[in-house]
Amino acid sequence: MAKYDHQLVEDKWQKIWQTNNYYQADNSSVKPKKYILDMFPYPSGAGLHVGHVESYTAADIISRYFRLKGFEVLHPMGWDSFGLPAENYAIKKKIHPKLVTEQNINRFRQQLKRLGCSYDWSREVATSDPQYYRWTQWIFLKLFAQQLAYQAVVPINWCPSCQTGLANEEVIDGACERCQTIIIKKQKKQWLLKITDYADRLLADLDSLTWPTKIKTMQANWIGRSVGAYIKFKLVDDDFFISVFSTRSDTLFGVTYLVVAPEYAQLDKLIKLEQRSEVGRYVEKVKTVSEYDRADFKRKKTGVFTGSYAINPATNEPVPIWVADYVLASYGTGAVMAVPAHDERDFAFAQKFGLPERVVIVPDSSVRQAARKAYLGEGRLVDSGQFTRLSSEQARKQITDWLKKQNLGQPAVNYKLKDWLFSRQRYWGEPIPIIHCLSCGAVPVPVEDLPVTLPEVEFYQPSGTGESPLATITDWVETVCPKCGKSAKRETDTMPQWAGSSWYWLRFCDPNNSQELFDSQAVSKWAPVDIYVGGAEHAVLHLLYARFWHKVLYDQGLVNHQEPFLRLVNQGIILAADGRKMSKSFDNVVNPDEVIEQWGADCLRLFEMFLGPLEDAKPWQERGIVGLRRFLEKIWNLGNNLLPKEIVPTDLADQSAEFKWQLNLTIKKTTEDIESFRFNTAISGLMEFTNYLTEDKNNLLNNRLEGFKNLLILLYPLAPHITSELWQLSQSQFKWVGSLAEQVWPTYQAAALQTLTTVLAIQVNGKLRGQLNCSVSLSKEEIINQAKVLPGVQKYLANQTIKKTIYVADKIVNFVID
Ligand code: ANZ
Ligand code: ZN
Repeated sequence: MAKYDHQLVEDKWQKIWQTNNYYQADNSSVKPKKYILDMFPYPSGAGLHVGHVESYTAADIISRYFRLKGFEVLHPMGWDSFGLPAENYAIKKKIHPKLVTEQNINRFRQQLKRLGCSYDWSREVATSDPQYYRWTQWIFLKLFAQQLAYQAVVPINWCPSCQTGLANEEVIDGACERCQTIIIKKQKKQWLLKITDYADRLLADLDSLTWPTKIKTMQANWIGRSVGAYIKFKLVDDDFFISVFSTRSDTLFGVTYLVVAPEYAQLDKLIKLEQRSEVGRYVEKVKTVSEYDRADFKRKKTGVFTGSYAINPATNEPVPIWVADYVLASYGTGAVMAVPAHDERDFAFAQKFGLPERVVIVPDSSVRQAARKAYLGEGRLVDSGQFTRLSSEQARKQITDWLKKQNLGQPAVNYKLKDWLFSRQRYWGEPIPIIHCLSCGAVPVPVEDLPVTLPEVEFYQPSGTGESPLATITDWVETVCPKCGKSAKRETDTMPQWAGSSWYWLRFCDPNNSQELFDSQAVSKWAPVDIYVGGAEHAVLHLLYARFWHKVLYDQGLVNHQEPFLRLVNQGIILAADGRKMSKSFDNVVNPDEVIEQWGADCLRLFEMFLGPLEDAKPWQERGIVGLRRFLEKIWNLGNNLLPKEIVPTDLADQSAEFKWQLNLTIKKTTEDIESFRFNTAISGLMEFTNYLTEDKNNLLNNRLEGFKNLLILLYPLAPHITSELWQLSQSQFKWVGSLAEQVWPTYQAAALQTLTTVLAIQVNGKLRGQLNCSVSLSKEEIINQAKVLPGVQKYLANQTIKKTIYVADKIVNFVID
C-alpha cells in the first residue's frame, strides 16, 4: 500500500460521490427519515470561513451517521443569496449583484465539495433565483390576502449608511446590524407583517422545541409578554382621559404623577400655554436621542411639566402630568402612571424634579430596606384604602376589578414584539408583488404573473432619495392595474433578506416544482427539520421569522406541523490563535482552502471537531493539526500492516474479554458522543482505540482486523474519505460485503462491557455504607445513581438532601448530607 496521499484519496472519493449521486435523498423511500439542515450561507465574496466548516462538518457527521443507522436522510444545501451583503459587495467591486452572486455561489459550492459534505446537490436552491423567489412572492400574496401584510406610515429604523429601513430585530444596541451605523428614526409608508398576531403561539410553542435554553430565552424576552392592565386617568379640567399600561395596578395608591412620551399623540391637548415653549424645546431635543439610549435605565432622567393635572382614581388627588423620554411611544399606550416609591426610573425622576413619593407596598418579611431606594418587589399593601393589607397579587386583581366597574380599567396583555418591518429600499431583493392603482389601491399581482422579476439595470445603488433604486426605472414601474386595467405603478420596495430564508427548508423537499410551492406529500415526507445546525446570532431574526412563516403556512393547511425545526444546535465561534475574533483588519483569518490543500479535508474536519465542545467559543490552535494528521496516518498504517497478512476472519467468540470490552466500549462511546454532538470526545475515544489496536502486541491478528473494520465504520462520519479508501483496499481480501457507506452502524453488546468490573467504596459522610461492583464502562453519573440505591446506602440518604457528592474514579463515592 502506498503512502497516505490525501489529495489523491479525497479527489477520488469526491468524484465517486458526485458521479453516482451518492447522497440523493429519495422522496419515496420507505425507510424512516431524518432531515438534517445547515443554515444556508450568504455566498459572500470572502468564501467559506472556518466557522462554516465547523457547523457544516457537524451536520455532515450527523447525516452520515444516520444513513448508517438505516435512515433516509435529507441533507440539502442552498444559498441565501439576496440581501445587503451581496449587494454591498457588488457595489464595492463594481460588478452586478447577479454576477457577483453567481461567482460566489460557484466558489462556495466548490469549497463545500472539497470539504466532503454529503449534500444532495440535486436540491440546491438560491433565494435570488426567479424560480425560487416566485414562490417567496406567492407566500407574500398569501400574507396579503390574510391581512397579515399591510402598509402603514410608521417611524422606522433608518440606516443612513445602508440607506434602507430595517426591522427592529436588525438593530443591535441602537446600530445597524450590518454596518454598525447609528440608526435614525424616519416616518415612512412601509410594508409590515403582522407577526404580533402570532406572539402568543410563538411564545407557547417554544416549550415543544429541543433548542438551547439561551435561544429560547432570547426569543421569549424578545416577544416580551407582560400581563397587566390599562388604567384611565381623567384630566382635572377636561373630559379627556389618559390611558396607561401598568403591570402593577397594586401600586395605584402610590401614583404621584403621570408621564407621557414626547411623541405622545395627544400631547398638544395636555400642554398649558405657559409651558408651551419649554415643552416644545424638550420634544425637539429628544429627537436626537436614540430609542436605545432612552430605554437605558441608568441614563440621567430628563423631562418637563405640561402644566396639566389628572385625577388619581384611587386617592382622588390631582397628579401632575409630565413629558419625559424614558417613556417610549412605541410600548403600551405611550403613557405611564409613575410610582416613585416602587419603580426605579420613577424614583430617579421624582428625586430629580422634587416630586412626592408615597409608599404603598411593604415587603412580607422584614427585609431591611437600603436607605433611599424604591422597593421594587411584591408585598402587602399599606395606605391603600379598602385594599390595605392585601397581597400584591390579590390587590392587582381586586383593584383592576374595581376600576373596571367604574369603566376606568381593564386587564391587558402587552408584547414587546412589534410587527415586522418588511420593506427595504434596495435593489437586490424580491420585488414586493403589489401594484398601486389610483382607483383600486394596493392590488396583488395575479399569481399567474409571478415572478415579478427584478429589471436588469446598470444602476442599482441606493437612490439617495430614500426610495428604492427600482423607483427610477420608469418602464418597470409603469404598468396596468390587474383589476381595472387603468395605468398603475408597481411597488418599488423589495423584501428583506430574511424573506427567502423564512421557508427554504420546505422548498428543499420539492425544489424543482414549477406548479406549486411544493408538493404536500414531499413536505409531509421530510418536514419538520429534525436537526438544524447553525449560529446563535440568528436567535431573534431568522429563527423567529422562520417560525412565524411556518405557522402561517400551517394555518393555510400547507404544512402539517406547527414548528419548522425540532432540534437546534448552535456551533460556537472559532477565534483566531491569538484569542481575538478572526478579522481581516487583524490579519488573523485562516483560510480553510489552504488547510485542506496542506493537510486534507478529513484532517480539517477532525481538527475543527477536536478543538473543543461544538457549542463553545474556542481558539484556532494550529499545532493541533499535526496531531490529527498523525492520527490519520496511524490508521493508514494500521491498514497497511494488516493488508498483506493472511487472516481468515473468524467468529467474535474467539476474542478475549479485554478486546471485546475495548471494542464495545468504543462503539458505545462513539454512538453516544455523536448523537449528542460531542465530536471532540468521540474522536479521543477513537484515538484510544486506535492506539490499543496498534500497540497491544498480545492482540490476535484476528482481533485487530475486527477492530480495524469497526474503526473504519465508526470513523467514517467524521473522516469519510480516508475510511472509504481503506475500506475499499481491504474489502476483497477480507471478503467484506458492500462499500463502507453501505455498512450498518455497529451496536454494542452490553454483556461485553460487564466483563471488566471494578469495586468502589460507597460512603455517607465519610463512613463506609456499601460496596458497588460495577462495569468500568459506567459513567460517573451512572455510578453515582447506582450507588445511591444500594440498600445499605439508601437508608442513610432517605429524606436527606445530598449537599455534595465526592467521586474518586475507581475508588470512592462519598455522599455528604447534614
Ligand atoms: C406602574 C408601575 C409601578 C410600573 C411599579 C412598574 C412598577 P414591562 O414589564 O416591561 O411590560 N411602562 C409602561 N409603558 C411604558 C412605556 N411606554 N415606556 C416606558 N415604560 C412603560 O413594563 C411595564 C411597566 O413599564 C409598566 O408598569 C409601566 O410602569 C412601565 F412599581 O406601571 B408600571
Ligand atoms: Zn385599479
